This record gives sequence, structure tokens and C-alpha cells, in this order.
Amino acid sequence: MDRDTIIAASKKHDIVPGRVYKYGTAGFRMSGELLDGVTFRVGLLAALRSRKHNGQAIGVMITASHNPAVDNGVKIVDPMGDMLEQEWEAYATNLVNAPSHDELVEYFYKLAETLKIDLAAPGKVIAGRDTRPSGITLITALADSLAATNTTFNDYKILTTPQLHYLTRCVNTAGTPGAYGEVSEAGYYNKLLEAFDRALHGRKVSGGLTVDCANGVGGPKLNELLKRLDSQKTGLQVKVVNDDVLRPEILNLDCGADFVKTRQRAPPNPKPAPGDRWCSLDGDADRLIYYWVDPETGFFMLDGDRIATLAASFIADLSRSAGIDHQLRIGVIQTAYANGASTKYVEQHLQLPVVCTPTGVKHLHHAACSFDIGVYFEANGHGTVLFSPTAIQTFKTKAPQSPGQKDALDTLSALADLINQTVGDAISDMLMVEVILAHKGWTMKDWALTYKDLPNRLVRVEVGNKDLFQTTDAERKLSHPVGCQEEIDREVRKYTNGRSFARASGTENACRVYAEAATRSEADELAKKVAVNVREYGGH
Ligand code: G16
Repeated sequence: MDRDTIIAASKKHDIVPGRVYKYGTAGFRMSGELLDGVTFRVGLLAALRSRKHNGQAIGVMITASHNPAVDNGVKIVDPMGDMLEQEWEAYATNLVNAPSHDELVEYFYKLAETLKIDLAAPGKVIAGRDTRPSGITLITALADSLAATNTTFNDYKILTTPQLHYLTRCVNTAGTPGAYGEVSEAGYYNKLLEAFDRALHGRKVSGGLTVDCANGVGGPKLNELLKRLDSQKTGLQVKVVNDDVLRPEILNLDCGADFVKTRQRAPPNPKPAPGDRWCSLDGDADRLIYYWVDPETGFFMLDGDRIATLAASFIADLSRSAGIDHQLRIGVIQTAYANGASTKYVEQHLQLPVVCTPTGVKHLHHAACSFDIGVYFEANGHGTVLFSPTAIQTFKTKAPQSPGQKDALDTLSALADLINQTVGDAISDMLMVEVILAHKGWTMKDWALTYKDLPNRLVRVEVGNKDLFQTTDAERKLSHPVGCQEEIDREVRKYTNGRSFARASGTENACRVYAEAATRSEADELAKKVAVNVREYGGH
């Protein structure tokens, strides 16, 4: 590689001048039209990152997940399939904002020198994209930067985000004792289904399940999995809806996990029949929300908090049955969006520790690693359960003293294979939920009865400048604009069990306001008042 080659390639993929780009909650995310130069430059960083890791493969995912169809995004996946190390997010931001091609290359070489990266060494990048049409052009920009830096590039084309994370880990662990799985999409399905069967341990799922795929990449990928599923043996009968990826404009439109969670209602089309079990994935299949429409009480949602509490209680029970509960530390990681009732349930009923982190699975993932078993979920349905090497070793080596202990150890071992260890994965999480419900013999209603959510409301507020909003205390309080938090506190004090906070979104050009209170109307009212306040301080 040389400067001139990189400059020549960069000239074909300019950034839009005058804009400031930031590596946000999930990488760079904005209108797909603005991302050509950004993606080229992300390719340069991925080329550096791979060489920093002795040529291990780095993943690049092109997706805007839950955002509208016109948006797109690009983010980097580290060799073990987790999110890009935080320090490097700043390098990504600097690289993408370099004002000219010369300064870009200058910064690229400076980074290589500072980080002691041997540019002559081999580098490798793999990529995937969701079904957005703009992804095709963006992959070309990525390919050009990897060619200009002599980096081996493998384009896996259309994938869910969690599949790309899975493949990145598989590529880098292939042929080692820690091999994560077969390096192919088929390998992903086979791993999940084999573990699903093992985790069920002869039990059967009861009741059909309709899966709303947000008209995104989750549709075709779930269909691929279902082709391989033995629905007779496992009892899992899935009906896939909203899986039209041929009309890109309907992606996430009035359907999908984000719609269901923020509107707190089922997709209008097709309409769930009363009593049927439903769940929704988001646009890149990393979020999952369950729900049903009760013939008497109406819509009932089981969100990320519910999935976390279900998983934590099941795993804690299994650890007790296996006689390893004193050996392994189990913890639950949430964000400020977690319903107060769920936090109370975990701490008081399950007697497990809860850690609160800022929004973004990268923060939760990191915190989960400090436990032997870390259950992390955002209320929006994005999350997973991480098992430490010690935990996995314990499941395999502990000598069972009874058939019950053996069953518990085998189930824990199977769960560690079923649950995606790299990132939140809606398809893998869905199979996990089905396993747990089958083991417990629970209906959705039984699951819902574990605790009562505090009524809550999440609102999106358009402001003049979202960057004015700075937070502290794991995003539970605003430090800026000065005075705004005091106004929020004043409103909150007026409500029984009131809680509210505001923060700038890292994936959309807006602020988010969350409020909960003792009754539905109070939660709505509190959210509305705080939103007005945020709008005023945000210079609208
Ligand atoms: C991304 C992140 C999530 C985060 C969500 C919303 O999700 O991966 O961790 O909760 O954005 O973030 P914000 O409130 O900052 O906009 P996804 O599913 O869009 O990739």
C-alpha cells in the first residue's frame, strides 16, 4: 500500500463536506446517501485494526437496524465478535472527519505509527449488510479501501448483524481449541438448532409462534433456519410474517420490535388473533420483543426486561439444581430504560445483583463480562447471556450426583451454545425463550405474572441541537443543558413512583425521553411534560 493509491481511491468516495460525523451508539448512522465516504474511511480503520491484531479478521456490518429504510450505518466488529474497542471509536471519528484526502492519509499513517502497526503485514476484513439497497454501494466503497490497503476482503453479502458477529468469531477461532463454530451461514443455523434440540432435552414447545420480521433481513434468515428445524420433534411451529424484503421502503414500517416497543401495541398488519403468541424482530434481527393480545385485557408486551428476568431466573434455578450456585456469580445488566419493577424483581426476588450502564449493547456486554454468567438486555429487546470460560468449564467437568443434576448441567451447557456469545441475537434469543417456557411449562401469561411493570412511556423529541444534552450517572441524569435536570426533577416529584430521564440518541437525530409512574395516565403526562422541557432546552 502507498499514499498515492489510498488518495486516488479516496477521491472516488468523498465525505459530504461541512458535516460532523461521530461513531455513535452503534457506529456511524445516518441517511444512506451520506455514507459512501464514511464507509470508505471505516474500511481504512478496519485495515489498521486487523493488522493491530496480527492479521485476525475484523468485521464490518452495514446496517441501520431499526432506523427508517433511507438510513444506513456502518460499524466495526472486533476479532472475538464483540463491538469495536472504545478507544478506537475516537480514531474512527477522527479518520472519518479528516477534511481532505491528504489529511486523511496523513492521519492514517500517523495512527499506524503511534499504534505501532506494521502496514506491510497482512490484514483481513469480512463484511455483511442488511437488505437496504444503499448497502450495495457502500460495500463497493468498503471494497475499494480494502483493495487500496492490500487487505484481504471477504464479502458475506446479506446477513443479520448477529450472523456477522458470529462469523467474525468463527473465522478467528477456526482450528483452535476455542473454535466457535463452522465458518458459514449454514454453520450458524446448524449450531443453533443442534443446541436448541439439546437444551429442550426431550421437552416440546407448546403453542404456535408468529414472528414479525420487520420486513428486514431477519425474514429470509429465519426462513433458512426453519427449513432445517424439526418442528415435529421440537414442537416449535413458526409462522413468519412481515418478511417482504423486495419492497425496501416498507422496512421497519408499522412493524418490527422498535414499533411494538415504542408504540406499545401489536403491528396493525397482519393483526394478531386474540391469544396467539407473537414476537417481533427489528430490521437487522438483533432485537426481540414478545407479546400477545389478551381477549379480555388487550395487548401485553414482554420486552427485553422480561426476557432478562426469565433467563436470569431459569439460569439461577439450573445452577442451584446443578449444585454450582456457590461457584458461579450470576449478574443482570440493565440500562436506565429498564422498568423499575424489573430491577426490583431481580434484586429482591431473584436475589441477584443488577448493574446499570449507559445505553448501547457495547456497554452492557463489557459489564456482563465481569460475571461468570452475565445476563444483559436493554428494554428494547437487545441483549444476550454471556458465559465465562470458567462457567462453561464447570458445566462440562462437574460430576453430577443425581439425574437431576446431570439434566441441569447438560441444559446449561446447551444454553451456552444456543445463546449467541458475541452479541444480542433475536433468532438465538427467541429459541432461548422457547426452551425456557418449554422447561417451565409456562404460557405467556405465566411469564407475564412474574411481576407487574410500572406504566411507562418512551418519546422521541426533535430538538435543534441534540449535542447540548450531556448525561451523567449511567445516563440517568443530565449535566447539560444547565437547569434542564432540575426541571425534570421538579416534574418527577409530583408523581407517585415517578422516574424520568432524557438523553440524546446515538442512532437518530433526536432526544429520547423516558418516564414511568404509578398509573398509565401519569406516565404519559410525565413524559409529555419532560418532552416539552427538553424541546425548550434543545433550542427548537
Ligand atoms: C442500537 C444499539 C442499542 C441501542 C439502540 C438505540 O440498536 O445497538 O444498544 O439501544 O441503538 O440507541 P439510541 O437510543 O442511542 O438511539 P440497533 O438495534 O438500532 O442497532
